[in-house]
Amino acid sequence: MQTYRILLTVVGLAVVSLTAGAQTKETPAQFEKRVKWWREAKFGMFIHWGVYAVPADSSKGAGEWYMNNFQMQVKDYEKFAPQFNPVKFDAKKWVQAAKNAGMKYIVITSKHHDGFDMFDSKVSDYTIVKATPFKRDPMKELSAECKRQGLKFCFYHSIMDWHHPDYLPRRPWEKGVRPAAGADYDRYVAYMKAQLKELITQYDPAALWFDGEWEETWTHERAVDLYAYLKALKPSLIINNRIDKGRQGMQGMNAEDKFLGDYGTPEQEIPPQGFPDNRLWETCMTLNNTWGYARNDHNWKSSESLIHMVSDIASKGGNYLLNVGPTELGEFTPETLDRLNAIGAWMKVNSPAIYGTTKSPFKKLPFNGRCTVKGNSLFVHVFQWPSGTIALPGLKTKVLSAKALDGGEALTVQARTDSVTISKPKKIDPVATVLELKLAGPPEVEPVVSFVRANPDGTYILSAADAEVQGGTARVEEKNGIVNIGYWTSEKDTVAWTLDVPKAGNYTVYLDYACAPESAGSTFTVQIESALNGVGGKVESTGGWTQFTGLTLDGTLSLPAGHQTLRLVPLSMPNGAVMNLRSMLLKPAP
Ligand code: H79
Repeated sequence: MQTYRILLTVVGLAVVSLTAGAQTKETPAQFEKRVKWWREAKFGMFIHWGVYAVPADSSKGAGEWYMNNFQMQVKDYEKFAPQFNPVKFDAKKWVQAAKNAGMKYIVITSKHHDGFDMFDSKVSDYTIVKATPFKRDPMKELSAECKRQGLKFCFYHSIMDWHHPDYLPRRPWEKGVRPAAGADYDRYVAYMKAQLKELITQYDPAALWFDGEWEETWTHERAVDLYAYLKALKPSLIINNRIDKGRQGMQGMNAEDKFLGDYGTPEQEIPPQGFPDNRLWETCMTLNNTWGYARNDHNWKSSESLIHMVSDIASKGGNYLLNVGPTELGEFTPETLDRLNAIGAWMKVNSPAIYGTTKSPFKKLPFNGRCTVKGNSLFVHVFQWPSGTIALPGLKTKVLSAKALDGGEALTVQARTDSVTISKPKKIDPVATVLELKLAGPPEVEPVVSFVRANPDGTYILSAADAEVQGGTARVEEKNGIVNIGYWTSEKDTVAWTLDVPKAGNYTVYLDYACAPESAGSTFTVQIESALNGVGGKVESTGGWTQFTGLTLDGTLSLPAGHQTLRLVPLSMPNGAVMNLRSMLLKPAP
């Protein structure tokens, strides 16, 4: 036993951190030490600021994409620089606003896709210091101010660059105006490396947030080289996964471990169920529609939904990087400040339930709310108080005490056979009331099976959100507000629901699904585990991965009475994916 344990320790030490990418010779313990502040921070401020704040127009898409959206020539876009004079810029105010909102770090655009440098670069003339009447270096001021106020300071840096003469490919509308002949991408990469060295040596960033990595000129090999270069300059740097080519679209996570990056970067979306392991990820999101300031963008998220997202993301083990787009004068808009203040007021009381926490031990809660964990404390974030007490199903660890974070009122705890209930505090926050439960140890939760019950008309609705997904690829995702089971790229993965069937009966089975033409052709069966009977089907193209269509399966499925597990099992997958499944419907057969 003793020898065995030692052996395991040695093997454990030799493991190369997968999250950190296969190229880094770092033990898991070294990795955890390096990313500790980031893992615990939970909440940061993203800042998109550049000369696009001068036109400040999102009528054709994101404000910071102005040059692209209006298909501008480089020479024409350059005219915004002399008009950019953010005289109201005050680093102290910005950092104070972030800190008051409860944010622990700032990630700001040193350079966006438009190629304009918001820092003092020696290797470019297209900078805020050299090309604008402002002439100051706001990054120097912000870096110093973050040190003073105790926030981590980090850079967003775009690999894609629409301005540099050596960057390739050219935009389609530059043909004839700006020929690619003579451009040298290697020289562009050398320029980018020189700038990144300036950023590291002049401003000491704690993390680098790359973007614009998707064009074909940027390769995995170049990423490996850049990663090594940056880590040699500053070993403690934390670097996002957009340095490499592993990101799978806007869901933001890496496809395989061979790709670099310390953390995944979901953009404008929150993974519906988090992840089974403790990998690092950060959802970045805008306050309105666009990242860069846009005068005509009034689609602001409510403070309530922003606070819910802080809580939701923490409950799934991620960080929240919330964006602000300062104006051309260098100020946060009043709409921005209102929201930061509201979040800050909530954080002042409830931040112990956010900072340093890990994800919820519950798969599902029977009320509208979330949970987070820190040591032996379980935090219950109640968005909407149900009638009576709240119940925590399957919580096995003894609850020693419970209190409301706001005011500290002691609450009544009752242990029942399969759940623990907590009484309602007098003081309720209509946005989210947070309770702290002190437990006898770290929370242990026994998974509670939740049964799908028939509607009054006898139909069963089996939604993606309620599904039990088994396997390594398929998982619940949310796209454009549609929750479905996606990423289903292994025929070994299955999806199941447990039904409460009071009386045996025959049912017609419907699927609401989507499948792109190139992946169509998979076959599957929908079966009842206890009865070994099922109905089959074949996945036809619906036109695309987000075009959902109904499909009626041939035959009927007989459901025996009792608790029945219904499972969708792929039989063949000739074209790389099964389907996106939104829901299934069982209707009593006539
Ligand atoms: O800086 C903000 C945006 O300007 C920038 N990222 C945030 C943080 C951004 N750039 N592009 N987009 C957002 C959307 C672009 C999406 C696509 Fe793609 C690029 C679609 C196809 C190429 C991402 C990469 C999704 C698939 C591959």
